[in-house]
Amino acid sequence: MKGIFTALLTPFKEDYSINEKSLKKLVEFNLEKGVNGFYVGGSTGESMVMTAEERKEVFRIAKEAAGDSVPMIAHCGAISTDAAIDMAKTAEALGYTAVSAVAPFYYSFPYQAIRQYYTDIVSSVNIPMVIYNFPGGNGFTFTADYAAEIFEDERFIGIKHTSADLFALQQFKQKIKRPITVFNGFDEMCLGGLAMGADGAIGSTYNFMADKFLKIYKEFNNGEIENAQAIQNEANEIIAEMIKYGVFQCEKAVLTYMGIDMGPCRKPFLPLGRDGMEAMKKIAEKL
Ligand code: MN9
Repeated sequence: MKGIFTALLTPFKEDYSINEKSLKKLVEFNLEKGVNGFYVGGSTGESMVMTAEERKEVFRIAKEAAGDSVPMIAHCGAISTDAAIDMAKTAEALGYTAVSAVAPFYYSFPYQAIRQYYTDIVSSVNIPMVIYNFPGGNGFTFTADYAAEIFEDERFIGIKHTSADLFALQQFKQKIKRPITVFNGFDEMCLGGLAMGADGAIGSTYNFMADKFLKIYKEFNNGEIENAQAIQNEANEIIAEMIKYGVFQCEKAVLTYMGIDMGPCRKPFLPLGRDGMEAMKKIAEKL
């Protein structure tokens, strides 16, 4: 696995139920752009404000829409190991390439408990694990030293690194003594992640502008750094606007203006106000 993976948004209807038709459309739209894979049911997919049944429903719909065209990673992370295992088994049965999980949160579990959680999940299925490192989201920092230990087990094949610490990203590559896939997690520093050794990137803004990031990836690999920087700058102008108003709400609004009805984000995400809507309309018109 490498390249640009879209961290799929979950479209909702006005009553906040899953909009299956739009989700399929979104997958198709991204496949047409040429994305290299999907990350399903992560932070971007609002998985933490959905029930386990709904998360499995999203796995099913996304996989049905994508078929076997590209690798697909199912995010099964939860506070409860059993809940994560249940989702991992569903993902395996549906034909997912790999599972992924954020570290269990809320109780400030020690590293040994977190290590056991990952081992329990990966032992419950016959597909490999991509660890989701998101210190800002769950308060646990997956260090390169932890990684070196956990990755002695070959069922662990990658890390999604959603952190601005690109030294840590580089250290994963250096301290794990076999090839693994490291995905950069913050779109606004995608090029930085690639420069520090990332094999690809998983991101939310790829839902509507994967083409830009596919170009960044290509230009970077061709050694055309200035071209890559120019596209990253273009993308960051958009991302900076979105951070101002709420990233997921803005992404949904842009896609809705582009013709895929994404609906609102679930509470407690706030609805996008009038200023945000207007800013997103302008962005959608330029895309
Ligand atoms: O999946 C996303 N991470 C989170 C990756 O939302 C926590 C990113 O794509 C960000 O949404 C994006 C904006 O900060 O980089």
